[in-house]
Amino acid sequence: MNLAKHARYPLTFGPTPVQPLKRLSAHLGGKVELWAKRDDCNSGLAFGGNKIRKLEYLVPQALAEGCDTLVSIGGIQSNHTRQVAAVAAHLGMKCLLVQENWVNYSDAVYDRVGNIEMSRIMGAEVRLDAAGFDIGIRKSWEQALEEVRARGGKPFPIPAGASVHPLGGLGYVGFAEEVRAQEAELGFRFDYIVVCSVTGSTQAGMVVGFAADGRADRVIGIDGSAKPAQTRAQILEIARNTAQLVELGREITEADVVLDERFGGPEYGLPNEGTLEAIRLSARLEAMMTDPVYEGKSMHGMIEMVRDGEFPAGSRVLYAHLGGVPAINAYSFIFRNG
Ligand code: 5PA
Repeated sequence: MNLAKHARYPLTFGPTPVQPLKRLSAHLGGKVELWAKRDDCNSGLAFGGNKIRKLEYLVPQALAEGCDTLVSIGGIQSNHTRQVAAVAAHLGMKCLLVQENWVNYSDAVYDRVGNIEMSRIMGAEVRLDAAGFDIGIRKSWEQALEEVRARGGKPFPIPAGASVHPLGGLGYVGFAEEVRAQEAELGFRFDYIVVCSVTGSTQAGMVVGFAADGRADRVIGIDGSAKPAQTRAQILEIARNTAQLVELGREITEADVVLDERFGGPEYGLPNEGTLEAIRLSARLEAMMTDPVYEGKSMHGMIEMVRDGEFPAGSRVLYAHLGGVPAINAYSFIFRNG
């Protein structure tokens, strides 16, 4: 496998910490050892998160092409668009964001606090659009690109979650390489890696990265889209493309992509009772904050799988914390009593 042949523009602090979740592991019976890799703390750029790791591999292309405006898309409380705004500010570029109405939720300040607030403060041009949740390519985004061109600018297109960009999967191949180096120091290997999936390139990169040591299907994707067929197809497509880019040396197959569909409901962006219990549990036992859209859902999935004995006793499970906490501000009504 050859990831190093792809240019990387450093935007992160370096390798993210891996830490044991001792109190959560003990609370759940102590038979499974839970750990977390803290990609939520990966960068000083507006709180960081998984998109910063992906964008490290897109920025060299944006710079080489002489682009002056990053153009991207997401929901109103998108973490991705906030990270694109942060990278644009960091590089001295302009930023145009289309923020669609992906979530059927309307806390009084939903469109003013958290991610969107930070994007505005960082100087991004934020455009609200009434369209609902869809991880595919959208007309509004293509129009935004056209508009930048019409103004005489040079847009750099970044699709939702940076996922279907040809280089979108490389960042999380790097995550797997980082984990392998950390495992060598720790003196053991993780048996499972738990990750939240929506637009797919995070899991796709991990599948390719861990395929290199036979663990592709040990990456347990927890669907957060509540439209898992589209997410699964996108993970597979991105993983296949990424495998070629890094010369993995074998095809990625459907069996390599494990996506658990049980925890994404009731719909994208809305928590269920289990999501909320998981958020409170990891906050109260570990002070590890998670959000109701993504990480609370993967935390719920991991907790339920431990409770149901789905991980064999003695397993070591690595929870990939991908960020997303700024969105909790937009859900203040749900958490008004903690
Ligand atoms: C997101 C994505 P993928 O989209 O790569 O599958 O990652 C899922 C994910 N955790 C997991 C957090 C905190 C995330 O922000 N967020 C999107 C966004 O617009 O913020 C791309 C959907």
